[in-house]
Parts: sequence; structure tokens; C-alpha cells
Amino acid sequence: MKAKRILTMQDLSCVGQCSLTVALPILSRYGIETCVLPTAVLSNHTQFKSWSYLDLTNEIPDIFREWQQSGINFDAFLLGYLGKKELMTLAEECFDKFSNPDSPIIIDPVFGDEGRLYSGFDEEYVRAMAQLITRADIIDPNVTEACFLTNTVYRASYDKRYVEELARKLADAADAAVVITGVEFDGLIGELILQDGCFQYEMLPKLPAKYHGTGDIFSSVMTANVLAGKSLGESCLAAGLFVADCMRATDSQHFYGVNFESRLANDPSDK
Ligand code: PXL
Repeated sequence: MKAKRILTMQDLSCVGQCSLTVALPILSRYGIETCVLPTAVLSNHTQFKSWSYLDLTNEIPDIFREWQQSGINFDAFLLGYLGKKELMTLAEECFDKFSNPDSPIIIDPVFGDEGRLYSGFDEEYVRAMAQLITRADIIDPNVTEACFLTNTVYRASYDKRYVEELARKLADAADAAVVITGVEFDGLIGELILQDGCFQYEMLPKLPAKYHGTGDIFSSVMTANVLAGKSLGESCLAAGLFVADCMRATDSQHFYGVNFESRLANDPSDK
């Protein structure tokens, strides 16, 4: 069978176990040819106290030109942290120029958590992202991002009606399958999925720690499973199990990411 070729567009944080440094090994681990479009090089991700930032936006048109000359195209796209509004216009250009027929577009709109925007993001960015997700087949925001994208007041605790309403608003606005990540009830954590008008929850026991980069790992594993032909529910469950496994393997002093490397050879979804 011909291997699938995906393009993942996100930053390269030199240190931090997030974005490209997790997407590339994880997608490759599943036998997917993984091409990267690094949008910026950071010394480390932005949950550290400070970071350096080399913006690669101006390089992207040249990259596209070369790809066009070589007749490159992709069977799927996975977008994570972009960081700049201008990159969304380039992402759309990328879909238009380098898609095969039916190449799925998966967008994790990465811009906030716990009710707040990450450093460097503003309302204008959120509005541009609300536009970009109309191009997606699957979106996987967390609850905070879902609230910002739908102009909904964020609540730290909620009931099913609240998250289902969020998912419904997103599905209407984006015309995509919606996966809301980090949904929590009764000691469980997981995803609310809304696809073809049906709600589904994939929940697991909540672990006592919270680590950075787990959303990027989740997106990569979910995407790999979707490309392998699994249902969205099965893909979310596989991704949730993998993230939990990585968290259990992580030393609690390791503040900036999770130990996914030791788990790559032992993905629970293989069993
Ligand atoms: O994990 C999301 C992410 C990716 N890349 C960078 C980040 C973050 C979250 O803060 O700072 C650079």
C-alpha cells in the first residue's frame, strides 16, 4: 500500500516536547511520511519564562514555489500552533495548492487554556482562526479555545449541556467534525465528539498532574489513527490512552513536557 504523506504546519520549539518535535516522531511512528512546514523557530515553547523567536513567515512563499515546481502534494494536513495571523492566509494557500482530492484538514487551533489566551495572542487572532477552521474537516480545540471561537463565556466547571452547546456552535460555524478536548466531569477527562449530528464522549480517569504539550501529542495520535481508517471516536480514545500513558511515564519534576519517547514503541492502540 502506498504510504500516506501528511504536511504538518506548526512551530519548531527547540526545547519543549511540543508542536513539531512531537508531531514528527509520532506521525512517522505510524508509518506516515511526515513533511513539515515550520512557521518559526523558538528556543523553547512559550510556557517557559522567556524565549527567542525566529519568524519564518517570509520563507514560506519560497518553499511553496519550490514545492509547486516539484509537483509536491499531500494526502492530509495537520495544523497546530501558528502564532501569527498572516500564517493563516498562507495555510489556506497551502491547502489550495498542495491538496490531493479529499485530503483531510485537521486543525488544532492552539491559542489558549484555562480560560485565557496564551502569551502573544489577541481577539483578532481568534477571529482569523474562526475563519480558518471553516476549511477544516476535523477541529480539536480545548474548552477555552472553543469558548473564544464561539464567543461563549468560559466556565471552569460545567455540565454536558454547556459543552454540547459549544460543540454544536462550532460544528455550525466550521462545518467540520468537532472534538472538544480536556472535557472534565466526575473525575474523568476526555473528549466530546460531534460528528454528523451525533454526540459521543471518550472519557478516561483524570490523572492528578497537568503537563504541557499533551494537546499536541493528542492531535498527532488522533490524526494518525484517522488516517489509518479508524473512526473519530476510536482515534480519540487511542490518543487519550497514549497521552495518559505518557503522563504516567513522566517525572513530576519535568515541567515542560511529557516523556512520550519511552512510550512510542509501546502505543496502547497497537494492542
Ligand atoms: O503546545 C502548544 C504550543 C506549541 N508551540 C508553542 C507554544 C505552545 C503553547 O504554549 O508556546 C511555541
